[in-house]
Amino acid sequence: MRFDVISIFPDLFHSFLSESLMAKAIEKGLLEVKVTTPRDFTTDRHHTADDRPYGGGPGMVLKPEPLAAAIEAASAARPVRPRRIFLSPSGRTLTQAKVKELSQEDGLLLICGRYEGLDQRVIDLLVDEEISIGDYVVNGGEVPAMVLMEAVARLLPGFMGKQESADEESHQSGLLEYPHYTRPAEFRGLAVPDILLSGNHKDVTEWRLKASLARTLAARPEMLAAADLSPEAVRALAAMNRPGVAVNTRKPGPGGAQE
Ligand code: 4FL
Repeated sequence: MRFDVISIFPDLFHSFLSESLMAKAIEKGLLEVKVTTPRDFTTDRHHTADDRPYGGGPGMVLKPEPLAAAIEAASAARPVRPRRIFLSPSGRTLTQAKVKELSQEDGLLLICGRYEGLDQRVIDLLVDEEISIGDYVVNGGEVPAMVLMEAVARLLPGFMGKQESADEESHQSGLLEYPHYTRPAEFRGLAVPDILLSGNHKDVTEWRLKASLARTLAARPEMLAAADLSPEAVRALAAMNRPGVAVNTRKPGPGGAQE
């Protein structure tokens, strides 16, 4: 996967890309990231990338010419024009299903706005899709772009040390994760559930499924209407379900169901 990022603050990406699993993925060649800044495409002495909004009002707007030139230069450097995504509070909210879909692309071009945003004509002419990471406002699209990149990168084959860990996690099956414990067996008066110490793999698996279902039912019951549930999960839920909670009883799709 290749990410092209367009940002007037390219330095924000340096530590993000040089630590931990993201750095390893780049080292392994699973991932390639290039950050292009509109400042390099300005033609005035002061390298001006923003300007005051027409019509007045607070804040600044990214100027169209350098931004468009940066997007076009980054696109032209690729054999196939990458899908262009503008990280924006006006976009559709990013979900794990969307992340999965994006992980199938060869390349993505992520456009980060700052201040009040971009000149609308750049969106109209050059953006394929707007994506939000949630209903709140931050200072710019850089952190949202990092969220999207990290979520997509972890689905690339070989990204995780142990490949199964990505699948088992929250949201992949449409359920919340079961609780995790490590040593010591007792901490401040709280014991680790006995089954996890028993060494019985089948019992552990069943306990974890039930814990996932119970958590999801308690915290995010609306997720159960869409989750990929095995017949065993549907049965276990029926035993704990509260009336009025919709549960998906269709057969698990490909990639299928929490055990
Ligand atoms: C982008 C917020 C995507 C949430 C300010 C500028 C934003 C954002 N998702 N806030 N861009």
